[in-house]
Amino acid sequence: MTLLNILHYPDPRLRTKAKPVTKFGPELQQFAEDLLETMYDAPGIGLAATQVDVHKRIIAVDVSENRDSPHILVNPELTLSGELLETEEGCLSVPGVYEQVTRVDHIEVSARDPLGEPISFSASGLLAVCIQHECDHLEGKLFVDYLSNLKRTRIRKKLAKQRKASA
Ligand code: GNR
Ligand code: NI
Repeated sequence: MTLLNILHYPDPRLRTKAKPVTKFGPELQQFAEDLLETMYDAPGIGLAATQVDVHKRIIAVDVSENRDSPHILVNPELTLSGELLETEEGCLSVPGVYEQVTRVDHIEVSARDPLGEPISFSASGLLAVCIQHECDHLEGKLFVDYLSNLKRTRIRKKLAKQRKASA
């Protein structure tokens, strides 16, 4: 098991658009397990490869109470539907910041597993929100991008201060 290093906002590498995975197999499976372990260790309910500086379309998610229902999604494609839902979001790349974000409350997901087998399911509520948040990371987008410029500036200052205090 390997814990991966998580990048923090405003690191420019978080803005990289991830590339589709073309090579499936045991190596990808190993990376996916490291991504999942890093997510559980953090702890978080989701983690995108972008956040650990790997710019391939892979996300890990587990919103279950018992931390025993992981989803590893490779090349995920979402169809959004349903009502808009406002949720307080956080992000392991923006530590200590929680803000309301509006997203749809229902999605259809199609993806592959690390061995290349197709996966499809529908999701709602927190799972749907989390998968949308992770797919944004693969596009180089962060939840703070949905906030006002004023809030984003305050968040950058807060994180810079935290970084100095822990340096
Ligand atoms: O741990 C996380 N919690 C969370 C809460 C509400 C909406 C989205 C998330 S994802 C976040 C982990 C993370 O940064 N994933 O990219
Ligand atoms: Ni995040």
